[in-house]
Amino acid sequence: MRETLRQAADFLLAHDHYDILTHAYPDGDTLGSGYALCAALRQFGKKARVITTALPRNFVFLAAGAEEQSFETETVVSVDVADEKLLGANKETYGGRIALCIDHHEINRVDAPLKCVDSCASSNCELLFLLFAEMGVQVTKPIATCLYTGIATDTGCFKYSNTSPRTLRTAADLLDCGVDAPAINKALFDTKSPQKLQLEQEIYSTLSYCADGRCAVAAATLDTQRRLGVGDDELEGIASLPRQIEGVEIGIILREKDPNVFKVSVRANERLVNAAQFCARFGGGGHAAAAGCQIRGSLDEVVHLLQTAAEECL
Ligand SMILES: [Mn+2]
Repeated sequence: MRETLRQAADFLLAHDHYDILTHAYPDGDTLGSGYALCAALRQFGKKARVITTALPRNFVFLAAGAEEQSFETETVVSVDVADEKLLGANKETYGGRIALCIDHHEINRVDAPLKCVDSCASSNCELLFLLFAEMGVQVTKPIATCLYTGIATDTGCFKYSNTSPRTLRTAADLLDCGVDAPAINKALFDTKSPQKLQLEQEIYSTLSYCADGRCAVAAATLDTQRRLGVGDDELEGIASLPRQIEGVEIGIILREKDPNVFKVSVRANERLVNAAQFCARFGGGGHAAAAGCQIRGSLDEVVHLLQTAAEECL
Protein backbone atom coordinates (compact mmCIF):
# COMPACT_ATOMS: atom_id res chain seq x y z
CA MET A 1 0.00 0.00 0.00
CA ARG A 2 2.88 2.33 0.87
CA GLU A 3 4.27 1.99 -2.65
CA THR A 4 0.87 2.68 -4.21
CA LEU A 5 0.41 5.75 -2.04
CA ARG A 6 3.81 7.05 -3.13
CA GLN A 7 2.94 6.56 -6.80
CA ALA A 8 -0.40 8.31 -6.40
CA ALA A 9 1.25 11.17 -4.48
CA ASP A 10 3.93 11.58 -7.17
CA PHE A 11 1.27 11.55 -9.87
CA LEU A 12 -0.82 14.23 -8.16
CA LEU A 13 2.22 16.45 -7.60
CA ALA A 14 3.40 16.04 -11.20
CA HIS A 15 0.15 16.93 -13.01
CA ASP A 16 -2.21 19.90 -13.12
CA HIS A 17 -5.67 21.18 -14.20
CA TYR A 18 -7.71 18.57 -12.36
CA ASP A 19 -11.32 17.51 -12.73
CA ILE A 20 -12.16 15.46 -9.64
CA LEU A 21 -15.08 13.10 -10.22
CA THR A 22 -17.54 12.05 -7.51
CA HIS A 23 -20.20 9.36 -7.80
CA ALA A 24 -23.87 10.04 -8.57
CA TYR A 25 -26.28 10.45 -5.63
CA PRO A 26 -23.21 11.82 -3.85
CA ASP A 27 -22.69 11.08 -0.16
CA GLY A 28 -20.45 12.65 2.47
CA ASP A 29 -17.51 10.44 1.58
CA THR A 30 -17.33 11.14 -2.14
CA LEU A 31 -18.00 14.89 -1.63
CA GLY A 32 -15.67 15.15 1.37
CA SER A 33 -12.98 13.41 -0.70
CA GLY A 34 -13.58 15.64 -3.70
CA TYR A 35 -13.43 18.96 -1.86
CA ALA A 36 -10.52 17.86 0.35
CA LEU A 37 -8.47 16.79 -2.67
CA CYS A 38 -9.39 19.98 -4.53
CA ALA A 39 -8.15 22.14 -1.62
CA ALA A 40 -5.01 19.99 -1.25
CA LEU A 41 -4.08 20.37 -4.92
CA ARG A 42 -4.66 24.13 -4.79
CA GLN A 43 -2.14 24.30 -1.92
CA PHE A 44 0.47 23.34 -4.50
CA GLY A 45 -0.68 26.13 -6.84
CA LYS A 46 -2.58 23.73 -9.08
CA LYS A 47 -5.98 24.30 -10.66
CA ALA A 48 -8.68 21.89 -9.63
CA ARG A 49 -12.45 21.59 -9.40
CA VAL A 50 -14.98 19.04 -8.16
CA ILE A 51 -17.38 17.54 -10.67
CA THR A 52 -20.62 16.32 -9.13
CA THR A 53 -24.16 15.52 -10.27
CA ALA A 54 -25.63 17.22 -7.20
CA LEU A 55 -24.69 18.94 -3.95
CA PRO A 56 -27.26 17.93 -1.31
CA ARG A 57 -28.26 20.71 1.08
CA ASN A 58 -26.68 19.07 4.14
CA PHE A 59 -23.27 18.87 2.44
CA VAL A 60 -23.04 22.41 1.07
CA PHE A 61 -20.57 23.33 3.84
CA LEU A 62 -17.97 21.01 2.29
CA ALA A 63 -17.73 23.26 -0.77
CA ALA A 64 -17.25 26.42 1.33
CA GLY A 65 -13.65 27.22 0.31
CA ALA A 66 -13.74 26.04 -3.31
CA GLU A 67 -14.22 29.14 -5.46
CA GLU A 68 -14.85 28.52 -9.14
CA GLN A 69 -11.77 28.19 -11.36
CA SER A 70 -11.97 28.09 -15.12
CA PHE A 71 -9.40 26.10 -17.07
CA GLU A 72 -8.97 23.43 -19.71
CA THR A 73 -9.14 19.96 -18.14
CA GLU A 74 -5.90 17.98 -18.33
CA THR A 75 -6.14 15.37 -15.59
CA VAL A 76 -9.16 13.39 -14.42
CA VAL A 77 -9.20 11.76 -10.97
CA SER A 78 -12.08 9.83 -9.43
CA VAL A 79 -12.77 9.58 -5.70
CA ASP A 80 -14.96 6.91 -4.01
CA VAL A 81 -16.17 5.72 -7.42
CA ALA A 82 -16.28 1.91 -7.67
CA ASP A 83 -17.43 1.71 -11.29
CA GLU A 84 -17.69 4.21 -14.16
CA LYS A 85 -21.41 3.41 -14.32
CA LEU A 86 -21.74 5.20 -10.98
CA LEU A 87 -20.67 8.52 -12.52
CA GLY A 88 -24.29 8.95 -13.60
CA ALA A 89 -24.78 11.86 -15.98
CA ASN A 90 -21.01 12.53 -16.01
CA LYS A 91 -20.18 9.14 -17.50
CA GLU A 92 -20.67 10.41 -21.02
CA THR A 93 -18.13 13.23 -20.64
CA TYR A 94 -15.57 11.42 -18.50
CA GLY A 95 -15.91 7.71 -19.31
CA GLY A 96 -12.51 6.22 -20.25
CA ARG A 97 -10.66 9.41 -19.20
CA ILE A 98 -9.87 8.63 -15.55
CA ALA A 99 -6.10 8.80 -15.05
CA LEU A 100 -6.05 8.10 -11.32
CA CYS A 101 -8.71 6.25 -9.38
CA ILE A 102 -8.73 6.65 -5.57
CA ASP A 103 -11.20 4.35 -3.84
CA HIS A 104 -11.89 2.02 -0.90
CA HIS A 105 -14.53 -0.37 -2.29
CA GLU A 106 -13.77 -4.07 -2.14
CA ILE A 107 -14.61 -4.46 -5.80
CA ASN A 108 -13.43 -1.61 -8.00
CA ARG A 109 -14.13 -1.84 -11.72
CA VAL A 110 -12.77 1.53 -12.85
CA ASP A 111 -10.34 1.07 -15.70
CA ALA A 112 -7.57 3.59 -14.99
CA PRO A 113 -3.78 3.48 -15.62
CA LEU A 114 -3.14 4.27 -11.95
CA LYS A 115 -5.30 2.95 -9.13
CA CYS A 116 -4.97 3.66 -5.43
CA VAL A 117 -7.52 1.37 -3.77
CA ASP A 118 -7.48 0.34 -0.12
CA SER A 119 -10.47 -1.78 0.89
CA CYS A 120 -9.24 -1.80 4.51
CA ALA A 121 -10.09 1.89 4.76
CA SER A 122 -13.48 2.66 6.31
CA SER A 123 -13.94 5.43 3.82
CA ASN A 124 -12.22 7.07 0.91
CA CYS A 125 -11.46 10.01 3.20
CA GLU A 126 -9.51 7.76 5.57
CA LEU A 127 -7.36 6.72 2.60
CA LEU A 128 -6.94 10.33 1.46
CA PHE A 129 -5.57 11.25 4.88
CA LEU A 130 -2.70 8.81 4.30
CA LEU A 131 -2.21 10.07 0.76
CA PHE A 132 -2.08 13.68 1.94
CA ALA A 133 0.67 12.76 4.43
CA GLU A 134 2.61 11.23 1.54
CA MET A 135 2.12 14.39 -0.53
CA GLY A 136 3.06 16.75 2.30
CA VAL A 137 -0.33 18.45 2.32
CA GLN A 138 -0.94 20.79 5.21
CA VAL A 139 -4.23 19.55 6.69
CA THR A 140 -6.03 22.83 7.31
CA LYS A 141 -9.31 23.06 9.19
CA PRO A 142 -11.41 23.08 5.96
CA ILE A 143 -9.56 20.01 4.62
CA ALA A 144 -9.89 18.23 7.97
CA THR A 145 -13.59 19.07 8.05
CA CYS A 146 -14.11 17.43 4.64
CA LEU A 147 -12.14 14.32 5.64
CA TYR A 148 -13.89 13.98 8.99
CA THR A 149 -17.29 14.27 7.30
CA GLY A 150 -16.47 11.46 4.86
CA ILE A 151 -15.23 9.15 7.58
CA ALA A 152 -18.17 9.90 9.87
CA THR A 153 -20.79 9.36 7.16
CA ASP A 154 -19.32 6.09 5.85
CA THR A 155 -19.03 4.65 9.37
CA GLY A 156 -22.48 5.80 10.53
CA CYS A 157 -20.72 8.13 12.95
CA PHE A 158 -18.21 5.45 13.97
CA LYS A 159 -20.88 2.81 14.67
CA TYR A 160 -20.45 0.36 11.78
CA SER A 161 -18.07 -2.59 11.74
CA ASN A 162 -15.78 -0.83 9.23
CA THR A 163 -14.61 1.46 12.06
CA SER A 164 -11.07 0.26 12.78
CA PRO A 165 -8.51 1.46 15.30
CA ARG A 166 -6.88 3.35 12.42
CA THR A 167 -10.22 5.01 11.61
CA LEU A 168 -10.49 6.36 15.14
CA ARG A 169 -6.85 7.46 15.18
CA THR A 170 -7.39 9.30 11.91
CA ALA A 171 -10.47 10.99 13.35
CA ALA A 172 -8.43 11.96 16.42
CA ASP A 173 -5.75 13.51 14.20
CA LEU A 174 -8.45 15.45 12.33
CA LEU A 175 -9.82 16.77 15.61
CA ASP A 176 -6.30 18.00 16.34
CA CYS A 177 -6.54 19.95 13.07
CA GLY A 178 -9.51 21.88 14.44
CA VAL A 179 -12.57 19.97 13.20
CA ASP A 180 -15.76 20.92 15.04
CA ALA A 181 -16.95 17.30 15.35
CA PRO A 182 -19.95 17.92 17.65
CA ALA A 183 -21.40 20.46 15.19
CA ILE A 184 -20.90 18.16 12.19
CA ASN A 185 -22.31 15.15 14.06
CA LYS A 186 -25.35 17.12 15.18
CA ALA A 187 -26.05 18.44 11.68
CA LEU A 188 -25.57 15.10 9.92
CA PHE A 189 -26.81 12.53 12.41
CA ASP A 190 -29.05 14.26 14.95
CA THR A 191 -31.06 16.69 12.88
CA LYS A 192 -34.29 16.04 10.98
CA SER A 193 -36.42 18.40 8.96
CA PRO A 194 -40.06 18.63 10.12
CA GLN A 195 -41.01 16.94 6.82
CA LYS A 196 -38.68 14.05 7.51
CA LEU A 197 -40.16 13.56 10.97
CA GLN A 198 -43.68 13.65 9.50
CA LEU A 199 -42.52 11.15 6.87
CA GLU A 200 -41.23 8.78 9.54
CA GLN A 201 -44.49 9.14 11.45
CA GLU A 202 -46.47 8.12 8.37
CA ILE A 203 -44.10 5.27 7.58
CA TYR A 204 -44.42 3.92 11.14
CA SER A 205 -48.21 4.02 10.80
CA THR A 206 -47.98 1.52 7.92
CA LEU A 207 -45.77 -0.90 9.88
CA SER A 208 -46.81 -4.54 9.89
CA TYR A 209 -45.12 -7.61 11.34
CA CYS A 210 -44.94 -11.25 10.38
CA ALA A 211 -42.95 -14.35 11.34
CA ASP A 212 -43.58 -13.78 15.05
CA GLY A 213 -42.32 -10.22 14.93
CA ARG A 214 -39.06 -11.16 13.23
CA CYS A 215 -39.93 -9.40 9.99
CA ALA A 216 -41.25 -5.84 9.76
CA VAL A 217 -42.49 -4.10 6.63
CA ALA A 218 -43.34 -0.42 6.20
CA ALA A 219 -43.99 1.81 3.20
CA ALA A 220 -43.70 5.35 1.90
CA THR A 221 -46.49 5.61 -0.65
CA LEU A 222 -46.47 8.03 -3.55
CA ASP A 223 -49.36 9.86 -1.90
CA THR A 224 -47.32 10.38 1.29
CA GLN A 225 -44.24 11.53 -0.61
CA ARG A 226 -46.24 14.03 -2.69
CA ARG A 227 -48.29 15.36 0.18
CA LEU A 228 -45.18 16.00 2.30
CA GLY A 229 -43.10 17.18 -0.64
CA VAL A 230 -40.19 14.93 0.33
CA GLY A 231 -37.40 14.02 -2.07
CA ASP A 232 -34.29 11.85 -2.05
CA ASP A 233 -32.74 13.92 0.77
CA GLU A 234 -35.51 13.03 3.22
CA LEU A 235 -35.93 9.46 1.98
CA GLU A 236 -32.24 8.79 2.54
CA GLY A 237 -31.77 6.60 5.58
CA ILE A 238 -35.37 5.43 6.00
CA ALA A 239 -34.36 1.91 4.92
CA SER A 240 -32.82 1.28 8.33
CA LEU A 241 -35.98 2.13 10.33
CA PRO A 242 -37.64 -1.33 10.66
CA ARG A 243 -34.33 -3.03 11.47
CA GLN A 244 -34.02 -0.86 14.58
CA ILE A 245 -37.00 -2.65 16.16
CA GLU A 246 -35.98 -5.21 18.77
CA GLY A 247 -36.38 -8.78 17.54
CA VAL A 248 -36.64 -7.84 13.86
CA GLU A 249 -34.23 -9.87 11.70
CA ILE A 250 -35.55 -8.70 8.32
CA GLY A 251 -36.56 -5.07 7.97
CA ILE A 252 -38.21 -4.02 4.73
CA ILE A 253 -39.06 -0.56 3.45
CA LEU A 254 -41.11 0.00 0.34
CA ARG A 255 -40.90 3.22 -1.58
CA GLU A 256 -43.47 3.73 -4.28
CA LYS A 257 -41.63 5.22 -7.27
CA ASP A 258 -44.45 5.19 -9.81
CA PRO A 259 -48.04 4.12 -9.24
CA ASN A 260 -47.87 0.46 -8.16
CA VAL A 261 -44.11 0.21 -8.67
CA PHE A 262 -42.21 -0.27 -5.41
CA LYS A 263 -38.51 0.09 -4.72
CA VAL A 264 -37.84 -2.42 -1.97
CA SER A 265 -34.96 -1.99 0.53
CA VAL A 266 -34.13 -4.98 2.68
CA ARG A 267 -31.93 -4.89 5.78
CA ALA A 268 -31.23 -8.24 7.39
CA ASN A 269 -29.35 -9.86 10.21
CA GLU A 270 -26.80 -11.44 7.89
CA ARG A 271 -26.13 -14.35 10.24
CA LEU A 272 -29.72 -15.53 9.74
CA VAL A 273 -30.82 -14.28 6.35
CA ASN A 274 -28.87 -13.17 3.33
CA ALA A 275 -30.54 -9.99 2.08
CA ALA A 276 -28.99 -10.31 -1.38
CA GLN A 277 -30.40 -13.83 -1.80
CA PHE A 278 -33.75 -12.69 -0.45
CA CYS A 279 -33.89 -9.92 -3.05
CA ALA A 280 -32.64 -12.22 -5.81
CA ARG A 281 -36.04 -13.99 -5.59
CA PHE A 282 -37.48 -10.76 -6.98
CA GLY A 283 -34.75 -10.03 -9.49
CA GLY A 284 -32.71 -7.75 -7.22
CA GLY A 285 -29.38 -7.99 -5.43
CA GLY A 286 -26.91 -6.30 -3.12
CA HIS A 287 -24.95 -7.23 -0.01
CA ALA A 288 -25.62 -9.84 2.69
CA ALA A 289 -26.81 -7.22 5.15
CA ALA A 290 -28.40 -4.73 2.76
CA ALA A 291 -30.01 -5.34 -0.61
CA GLY A 292 -32.82 -4.17 -2.84
CA CYS A 293 -35.21 -5.03 -5.62
CA GLN A 294 -38.21 -3.63 -7.44
CA ILE A 295 -41.70 -5.17 -7.41
CA ARG A 296 -44.89 -4.22 -9.23
CA GLY A 297 -48.34 -4.52 -7.74
CA SER A 298 -50.69 -2.88 -5.26
CA LEU A 299 -49.25 -2.10 -1.83
CA ASP A 300 -51.19 -4.97 -0.24
CA GLU A 301 -50.03 -7.44 -2.89
CA VAL A 302 -46.39 -6.46 -2.58
CA VAL A 303 -46.45 -6.57 1.22
CA HIS A 304 -48.09 -10.01 1.11
CA LEU A 305 -45.50 -11.29 -1.36
CA LEU A 306 -42.61 -10.10 0.81
CA GLN A 307 -44.11 -11.39 4.04
CA THR A 308 -44.60 -14.83 2.52
CA ALA A 309 -40.99 -14.86 1.39
CA ALA A 310 -39.81 -13.70 4.83
CA GLU A 311 -41.79 -16.42 6.58
CA GLU A 312 -40.14 -19.01 4.35
CA CYS A 313 -36.69 -17.65 5.22
CA LEU A 314 -37.14 -17.38 8.98
MN1 LIG B 1 -17.13 5.68 0.54
